[in-house]
Amino acid sequence: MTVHSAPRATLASHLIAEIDAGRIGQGLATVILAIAATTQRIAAAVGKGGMIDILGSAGQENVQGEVQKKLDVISNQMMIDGLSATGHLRALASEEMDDLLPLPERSEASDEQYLALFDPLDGSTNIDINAPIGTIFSVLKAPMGALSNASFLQAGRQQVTAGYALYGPATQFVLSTGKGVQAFTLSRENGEYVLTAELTISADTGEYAINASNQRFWESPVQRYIAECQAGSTGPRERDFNMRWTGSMVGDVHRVLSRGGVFLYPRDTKQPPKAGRLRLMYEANPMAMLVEQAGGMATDALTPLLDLVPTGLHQRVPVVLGSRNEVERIVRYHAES
Ligand code: P6P
Repeated sequence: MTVHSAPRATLASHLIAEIDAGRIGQGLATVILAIAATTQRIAAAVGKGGMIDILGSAGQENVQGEVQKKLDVISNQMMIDGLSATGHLRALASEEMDDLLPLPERSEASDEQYLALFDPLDGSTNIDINAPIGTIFSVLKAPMGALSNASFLQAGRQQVTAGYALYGPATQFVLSTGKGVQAFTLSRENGEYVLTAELTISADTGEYAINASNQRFWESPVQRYIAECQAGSTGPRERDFNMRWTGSMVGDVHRVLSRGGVFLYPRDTKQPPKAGRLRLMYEANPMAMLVEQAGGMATDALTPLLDLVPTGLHQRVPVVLGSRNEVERIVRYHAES
Protein backbone atom coordinates (compact mmCIF):
# COMPACT_ATOMS: atom_id res chain seq x y z
CA MET A 1 0.00 0.00 0.00
CA THR A 2 1.45 3.40 -0.88
CA VAL A 3 1.08 5.90 1.89
CA HIS A 4 0.93 9.38 0.45
CA SER A 5 2.19 11.75 3.13
CA ALA A 6 0.25 14.97 3.05
CA PRO A 7 1.95 17.37 0.60
CA ARG A 8 3.98 20.04 2.40
CA ALA A 9 2.33 23.42 2.56
CA THR A 10 3.71 26.00 0.15
CA LEU A 11 3.64 29.78 0.25
CA ALA A 12 0.67 29.71 -2.13
CA SER A 13 -1.31 27.19 -0.06
CA HIS A 14 -0.44 29.10 3.13
CA LEU A 15 -1.76 32.35 1.64
CA ILE A 16 -4.96 30.63 0.45
CA ALA A 17 -5.48 29.40 4.02
CA GLU A 18 -4.92 32.98 5.29
CA ILE A 19 -7.51 34.26 2.78
CA ASP A 20 -9.99 31.52 3.81
CA ALA A 21 -9.43 32.47 7.47
CA GLY A 22 -10.28 36.07 6.60
CA ARG A 23 -6.90 37.35 7.76
CA ILE A 24 -5.76 38.72 4.37
CA GLY A 25 -7.41 39.61 1.05
CA GLN A 26 -6.67 38.32 -2.43
CA GLY A 27 -4.93 41.58 -3.24
CA LEU A 28 -2.36 41.29 -0.46
CA ALA A 29 -1.79 37.64 -1.35
CA THR A 30 -1.10 38.75 -4.94
CA VAL A 31 1.44 41.32 -3.71
CA ILE A 32 3.20 38.77 -1.46
CA LEU A 33 3.40 36.21 -4.28
CA ALA A 34 4.86 38.88 -6.61
CA ILE A 35 7.50 39.75 -3.99
CA ALA A 36 8.29 36.06 -3.47
CA ALA A 37 8.60 35.40 -7.21
CA THR A 38 10.97 38.37 -7.53
CA THR A 39 13.16 37.09 -4.69
CA GLN A 40 13.55 33.84 -6.61
CA ARG A 41 14.83 35.82 -9.59
CA ILE A 42 17.20 37.77 -7.34
CA ALA A 43 18.40 34.48 -5.81
CA ALA A 44 19.18 33.18 -9.29
CA ALA A 45 21.16 36.35 -10.13
CA VAL A 46 23.03 36.29 -6.79
CA GLY A 47 23.76 32.61 -7.34
CA LYS A 48 25.62 33.38 -10.56
CA GLY A 49 28.15 35.40 -8.53
CA GLY A 50 31.22 36.25 -10.50
CA MET A 51 30.19 34.12 -13.49
CA ILE A 52 28.44 37.15 -14.97
CA ASP A 53 29.42 40.76 -14.66
CA ILE A 54 27.25 41.63 -11.62
CA LEU A 55 29.75 41.87 -8.79
CA GLY A 56 31.65 44.94 -7.70
CA SER A 57 30.65 48.60 -7.62
CA ALA A 58 28.08 50.21 -9.85
CA GLY A 59 30.15 53.38 -9.73
CA GLN A 60 27.36 55.49 -8.21
CA GLU A 61 26.01 56.37 -4.75
CA ASN A 62 22.50 55.99 -3.32
CA VAL A 63 20.59 58.50 -1.25
CA GLN A 64 22.40 57.21 1.81
CA GLY A 65 25.72 58.29 0.29
CA GLU A 66 26.70 54.62 0.09
CA VAL A 67 28.47 53.25 -2.98
CA GLN A 68 25.97 51.05 -4.82
CA LYS A 69 26.98 47.57 -5.86
CA LYS A 70 25.92 46.41 -9.30
CA LEU A 71 23.62 43.85 -7.66
CA ASP A 72 22.01 46.62 -5.54
CA VAL A 73 20.94 48.37 -8.73
CA ILE A 74 19.99 45.15 -10.55
CA SER A 75 17.92 43.79 -7.63
CA ASN A 76 16.19 47.15 -7.17
CA GLN A 77 15.12 47.11 -10.83
CA MET A 78 13.99 43.48 -10.46
CA MET A 79 11.77 44.48 -7.52
CA ILE A 80 10.29 47.36 -9.54
CA ASP A 81 9.66 45.09 -12.55
CA GLY A 82 8.22 42.32 -10.37
CA LEU A 83 5.87 44.58 -8.38
CA SER A 84 4.63 46.95 -11.09
CA ALA A 85 1.77 44.83 -12.41
CA THR A 86 0.06 43.36 -9.32
CA GLY A 87 -2.85 45.79 -9.65
CA HIS A 88 -2.72 46.34 -5.87
CA LEU A 89 0.30 48.61 -5.39
CA ARG A 90 0.04 52.37 -5.78
CA ALA A 91 3.72 53.16 -5.21
CA LEU A 92 7.09 51.75 -4.19
CA ALA A 93 9.90 53.03 -1.97
CA SER A 94 13.40 51.63 -1.75
CA GLU A 95 16.74 52.13 -0.03
CA GLU A 96 18.11 52.59 -3.56
CA MET A 97 15.68 55.33 -4.64
CA ASP A 98 15.64 58.91 -3.31
CA ASP A 99 11.85 59.24 -3.54
CA LEU A 100 8.71 57.16 -4.00
CA LEU A 101 8.03 55.54 -7.36
CA PRO A 102 4.33 55.92 -8.23
CA LEU A 103 2.95 52.97 -10.24
CA PRO A 104 0.49 53.32 -13.14
CA GLU A 105 -3.06 53.70 -11.85
CA ARG A 106 -5.43 50.98 -13.09
CA SER A 107 -8.93 52.07 -14.02
CA GLU A 108 -10.47 49.10 -12.30
CA ALA A 109 -8.31 49.51 -9.19
CA SER A 110 -9.62 47.28 -6.39
CA ASP A 111 -10.27 48.49 -2.86
CA GLU A 112 -7.12 46.66 -1.78
CA GLN A 113 -4.41 49.21 -2.58
CA TYR A 114 -1.01 49.12 -0.85
CA LEU A 115 2.41 50.73 -0.67
CA ALA A 116 5.51 48.51 -0.76
CA LEU A 117 8.91 49.39 0.69
CA PHE A 118 12.06 47.35 0.36
CA ASP A 119 15.77 47.07 0.81
CA PRO A 120 16.37 45.09 -2.36
CA LEU A 121 19.75 43.70 -1.34
CA ASP A 122 20.56 44.05 2.35
CA GLY A 123 24.15 43.43 3.36
CA SER A 124 25.42 44.11 -0.13
CA THR A 125 29.01 44.47 1.13
CA ASN A 126 28.77 40.68 1.55
CA ILE A 127 28.12 40.14 -2.16
CA ASP A 128 31.75 39.98 -3.25
CA ILE A 129 32.68 37.51 -0.47
CA ASN A 130 29.73 35.14 -0.97
CA ALA A 131 28.40 35.79 2.55
CA PRO A 132 24.67 35.95 3.44
CA ILE A 133 22.57 38.73 1.86
CA GLY A 134 18.85 39.29 1.63
CA THR A 135 15.85 41.30 0.49
CA ILE A 136 13.67 42.99 3.15
CA PHE A 137 10.09 44.11 2.42
CA SER A 138 7.28 45.95 4.18
CA VAL A 139 3.71 46.61 2.98
CA LEU A 140 1.42 49.41 4.18
CA LYS A 141 -2.11 50.39 3.18
CA ALA A 142 -2.15 53.10 0.51
CA PRO A 143 -4.13 56.27 1.29
CA MET A 144 -6.60 57.56 -1.30
CA GLY A 145 -5.67 60.56 -3.42
CA ALA A 146 -2.34 62.05 -4.41
CA LEU A 147 0.73 60.26 -3.05
CA SER A 148 4.00 61.67 -1.74
CA ASN A 149 6.88 60.39 0.38
CA ALA A 150 4.76 61.41 3.37
CA SER A 151 2.17 58.76 2.39
CA PHE A 152 4.73 56.14 3.50
CA LEU A 153 5.41 57.71 6.91
CA GLN A 154 3.13 55.34 8.83
CA ALA A 155 4.13 53.75 12.16
CA GLY A 156 5.41 50.19 11.90
CA ARG A 157 2.30 48.83 13.61
CA GLN A 158 0.41 49.80 10.43
CA GLN A 159 2.28 47.19 8.37
CA VAL A 160 -0.09 44.62 6.85
CA THR A 161 2.78 42.26 6.10
CA ALA A 162 6.57 42.21 6.35
CA GLY A 163 9.36 39.77 5.73
CA TYR A 164 12.58 38.97 3.98
CA ALA A 165 14.31 36.58 1.63
CA LEU A 166 17.66 35.21 2.81
CA TYR A 167 20.12 34.19 0.08
CA GLY A 168 22.29 31.74 2.01
CA PRO A 169 23.15 28.05 1.66
CA ALA A 170 19.38 27.73 1.21
CA THR A 171 17.15 30.47 -0.13
CA GLN A 172 14.47 31.16 2.47
CA PHE A 173 11.39 33.41 2.52
CA VAL A 174 10.25 34.52 5.98
CA LEU A 175 6.89 36.23 6.36
CA SER A 176 4.35 37.54 8.83
CA THR A 177 0.81 38.64 7.98
CA GLY A 178 0.03 39.18 11.66
CA LYS A 179 -0.35 35.60 12.84
CA GLY A 180 3.09 34.41 13.84
CA VAL A 181 6.11 34.04 11.56
CA GLN A 182 6.36 31.42 8.85
CA ALA A 183 9.62 30.33 7.16
CA PHE A 184 9.62 28.85 3.67
CA THR A 185 12.54 27.19 1.91
CA LEU A 186 12.99 27.35 -1.86
CA SER A 187 12.73 23.94 -3.50
CA ARG A 188 15.10 24.36 -6.41
CA GLU A 189 13.57 21.26 -8.05
CA ASN A 190 10.13 22.79 -8.56
CA GLY A 191 10.71 26.48 -7.83
CA GLU A 192 8.27 26.59 -4.91
CA TYR A 193 8.71 28.08 -1.45
CA VAL A 194 7.85 25.16 0.89
CA LEU A 195 6.73 25.82 4.50
CA THR A 196 9.53 24.54 6.72
CA ALA A 197 9.10 26.27 10.10
CA GLU A 198 7.01 28.46 12.36
CA LEU A 199 9.61 30.74 14.02
CA THR A 200 9.45 31.80 17.68
CA ILE A 201 12.14 33.53 19.77
CA SER A 202 13.13 32.15 23.19
CA ALA A 203 12.86 34.74 25.98
CA ASP A 204 16.42 34.06 27.14
CA THR A 205 19.60 33.71 25.13
CA GLY A 206 23.34 33.37 25.45
CA GLU A 207 24.15 34.92 22.07
CA TYR A 208 24.52 38.58 21.08
CA ALA A 209 25.26 40.29 17.78
CA ILE A 210 26.96 43.68 17.51
CA ASN A 211 29.74 45.25 15.43
CA ALA A 212 32.30 45.24 18.26
CA SER A 213 34.69 47.51 16.32
CA ASN A 214 32.39 50.42 17.22
CA GLN A 215 32.82 49.82 20.97
CA ARG A 216 34.46 53.17 21.69
CA PHE A 217 31.46 54.98 20.13
CA TRP A 218 28.72 53.25 22.16
CA GLU A 219 26.69 54.97 24.87
CA SER A 220 27.25 53.79 28.47
CA PRO A 221 24.23 51.41 28.76
CA VAL A 222 25.45 49.46 25.73
CA GLN A 223 29.05 49.55 27.02
CA ARG A 224 27.75 48.09 30.31
CA TYR A 225 25.62 45.39 28.68
CA ILE A 226 28.31 44.16 26.31
CA ALA A 227 31.02 44.28 29.00
CA GLU A 228 28.83 42.07 31.21
CA CYS A 229 28.31 39.61 28.35
CA GLN A 230 32.08 39.51 27.78
CA ALA A 231 32.75 39.01 31.50
CA GLY A 232 30.65 35.88 31.18
CA SER A 233 30.57 33.44 34.10
CA THR A 234 33.17 35.51 35.98
CA GLY A 235 30.95 38.62 35.86
CA PRO A 236 27.52 39.76 37.07
CA ARG A 237 25.66 37.66 34.49
CA GLU A 238 27.28 34.48 35.88
CA ARG A 239 27.04 32.78 32.48
CA ASP A 240 29.09 32.77 29.30
CA PHE A 241 27.87 34.36 26.06
CA ASN A 242 28.65 33.79 22.40
CA MET A 243 28.91 36.49 19.73
CA ARG A 244 28.02 36.44 16.03
CA TRP A 245 28.06 39.26 13.41
CA THR A 246 27.29 38.49 9.75
CA GLY A 247 27.39 42.03 8.34
CA SER A 248 23.86 41.54 6.99
CA MET A 249 20.81 42.38 9.11
CA VAL A 250 18.85 39.65 7.33
CA GLY A 251 21.47 37.05 8.30
CA ASP A 252 21.62 38.17 11.91
CA VAL A 253 17.86 38.54 12.38
CA HIS A 254 17.25 35.14 10.78
CA ARG A 255 19.62 33.59 13.32
CA VAL A 256 17.76 35.37 16.15
CA LEU A 257 14.40 34.16 14.82
CA SER A 258 15.79 30.64 14.37
CA ARG A 259 17.64 30.08 17.69
CA GLY A 260 17.16 33.20 19.82
CA GLY A 261 19.67 35.95 20.50
CA VAL A 262 19.88 39.71 20.76
CA PHE A 263 20.91 41.98 17.86
CA LEU A 264 22.14 45.50 18.49
CA TYR A 265 22.99 48.32 16.11
CA PRO A 266 22.80 51.06 18.75
CA ARG A 267 23.01 54.82 18.58
CA ASP A 268 26.70 55.70 18.62
CA THR A 269 28.92 58.77 18.33
CA LYS A 270 30.74 57.48 15.24
CA GLN A 271 28.79 59.74 12.86
CA PRO A 272 26.83 61.94 15.34
CA PRO A 273 24.07 63.32 13.12
CA LYS A 274 23.00 59.76 12.34
CA ALA A 275 20.72 58.28 15.04
CA GLY A 276 21.97 54.81 14.16
CA ARG A 277 22.93 52.97 10.99
CA LEU A 278 19.78 51.04 10.14
CA ARG A 279 16.82 52.54 8.30
CA LEU A 280 13.45 52.57 10.04
CA MET A 281 11.04 52.16 7.14
CA TYR A 282 12.51 49.21 5.24
CA GLU A 283 14.90 47.54 7.69
CA ALA A 284 13.96 48.15 11.35
CA ASN A 285 10.15 48.18 11.01
CA PRO A 286 9.73 44.99 8.94
CA MET A 287 12.19 43.14 11.19
CA ALA A 288 10.42 44.50 14.29
CA MET A 289 7.08 43.13 13.06
CA LEU A 290 8.63 39.69 12.60
CA VAL A 291 10.42 39.77 15.96
CA GLU A 292 7.29 40.82 17.88
CA GLN A 293 5.17 38.26 16.01
CA ALA A 294 7.73 35.61 17.05
CA GLY A 295 7.40 36.60 20.73
CA GLY A 296 10.48 38.79 20.92
CA MET A 297 10.98 42.51 21.48
CA ALA A 298 12.26 45.29 19.18
CA THR A 299 13.08 48.80 20.36
CA ASP A 300 15.35 51.78 19.74
CA ALA A 301 16.43 51.12 23.35
CA LEU A 302 13.73 53.49 24.64
CA THR A 303 10.58 52.97 22.56
CA PRO A 304 9.16 49.95 20.69
CA LEU A 305 10.24 50.42 17.07
CA LEU A 306 6.72 49.75 15.79
CA ASP A 307 5.42 52.71 17.79
CA LEU A 308 7.86 55.27 16.35
CA VAL A 309 6.20 57.94 14.20
CA PRO A 310 8.40 58.16 11.08
CA THR A 311 9.77 61.55 10.04
CA GLY A 312 11.56 60.60 6.84
CA LEU A 313 11.58 57.86 4.21
CA HIS A 314 15.28 57.12 4.83
CA GLN A 315 15.58 58.00 8.50
CA ARG A 316 17.93 55.92 10.61
CA VAL A 317 17.20 54.53 14.08
CA PRO A 318 19.06 52.62 16.78
CA VAL A 319 17.97 48.96 16.84
CA VAL A 320 17.93 46.48 19.75
CA LEU A 321 15.87 43.37 19.04
CA GLY A 322 15.50 39.70 19.90
CA SER A 323 15.02 37.60 23.04
CA ARG A 324 12.66 39.48 25.31
CA ASN A 325 14.52 39.17 28.62
CA GLU A 326 17.78 40.47 27.14
CA VAL A 327 16.13 43.37 25.29
CA GLU A 328 14.27 44.31 28.51
CA ARG A 329 17.60 44.32 30.36
CA ILE A 330 19.15 46.66 27.77
CA VAL A 331 16.11 48.96 27.93
CA ARG A 332 16.40 48.95 31.74
CA TYR A 333 20.09 49.90 31.57
CA HIS A 334 19.15 52.85 29.32
CA ALA A 335 16.40 53.93 31.75
CA GLU A 336 18.85 53.70 34.68
CA SER A 337 21.41 55.87 32.91
P1 P6P B 1 28.54 47.28 9.64
C1 P6P B 1 24.31 46.26 5.71
O1 P6P B 1 24.98 47.30 5.04
C2 P6P B 1 23.62 46.87 6.92
O2 P6P B 1 22.75 47.89 6.52
C3 P6P B 1 22.89 45.79 7.69
O3 P6P B 1 22.40 44.79 6.89
C4 P6P B 1 23.95 45.27 8.65
O4 P6P B 1 23.41 44.75 9.85
C5 P6P B 1 24.81 46.50 8.91
O5 P6P B 1 24.61 47.39 7.81
C6 P6P B 1 26.27 46.15 9.01
O6 P6P B 1 26.94 47.32 9.43
O7 P6P B 1 28.83 48.54 10.41
O8 P6P B 1 28.86 46.03 10.41
O9 P6P B 1 29.11 47.26 8.25
